[in-house]
Amino acid sequence: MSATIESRFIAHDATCDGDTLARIVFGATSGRPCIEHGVPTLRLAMCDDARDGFAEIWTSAGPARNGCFNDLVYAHDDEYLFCAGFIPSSDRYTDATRKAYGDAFALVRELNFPKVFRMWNFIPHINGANQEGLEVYRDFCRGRAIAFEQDYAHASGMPAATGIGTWGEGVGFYFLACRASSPRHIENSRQTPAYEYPQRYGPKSPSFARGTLLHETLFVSGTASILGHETVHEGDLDAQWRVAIGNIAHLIGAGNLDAQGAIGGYAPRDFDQIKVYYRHAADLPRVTELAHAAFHPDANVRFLKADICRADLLVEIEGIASHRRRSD
Ligand code: 3EB
Repeated sequence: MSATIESRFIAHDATCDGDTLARIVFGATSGRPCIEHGVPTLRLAMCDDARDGFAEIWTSAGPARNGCFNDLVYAHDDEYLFCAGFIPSSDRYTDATRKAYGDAFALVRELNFPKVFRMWNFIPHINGANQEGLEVYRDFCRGRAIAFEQDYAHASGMPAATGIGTWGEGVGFYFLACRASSPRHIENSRQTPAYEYPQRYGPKSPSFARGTLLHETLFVSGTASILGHETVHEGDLDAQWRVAIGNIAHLIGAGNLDAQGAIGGYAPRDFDQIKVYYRHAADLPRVTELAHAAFHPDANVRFLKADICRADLLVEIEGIASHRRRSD
């Protein structure tokens, strides 16, 4: 069974090929996911201007079948499932998040794709306060953690994830799961596992691994300037960038993988399908420079202005490490 699932970035208004499993449009509007021309489509408001938008396309080897389950839309082949969901904006997210994630875990059981290997969550007003004065991100984390505890206990642990701000209304989320493959969740020895963060970061810890290895592909979670469990270099973009890239380099490197019994090892030049989230518009020129210096010239990189799940974080980076097909 090979890792025949891949993503690429295309123009936001480009049409999809026949083998498209799913499409996420990072544009100026957001809403409930739906099936458009046979392809599950999730629109996320991540840009002021639709002209700055792009689409992320997932393709897989087999013919895809699609469907809906409660508020979820999905498509799958024999091995891989894509699913997207939506939680309307509200002043309390715990219960709705628990329900949406509970539905998602029921779906993966029902369709027999029991192993979730990568999740993304786009949360409006992520650093704002809910009805009880709890930060929206922490409210979301509480519902997600309860769903993992109660509805995913059968499975193999928490996968790589991203939890980030969006300008739209409602939480949009999407994830990938597999049937027979055996994903391995990877931690970073420089960082406390997020699911073991101390209580001061919220009533329930964030539910994600730093990375998930699937065949020869390592899906890297949103990674920021956190050492142990502490944000470092508050207010210093360059220093936060160095720590975030350093965290990724360490996570994907042979030493960190070997220590967890995982074979392989990657370098930042093997990183692709990168998203750089930056908090302040004024930082875009600098993050662009930093990214060009850090990544392979052929790497696909997109920059998204967004709030980050800790108010003191200025930048967060995610991507996919795999052995480059080209030898250059
Ligand atoms: C951190 O390391 C930064 O809530 O799914 C990174 C990746 C972060 C995923 C999530 C949050 C999430 O805690 C934030």
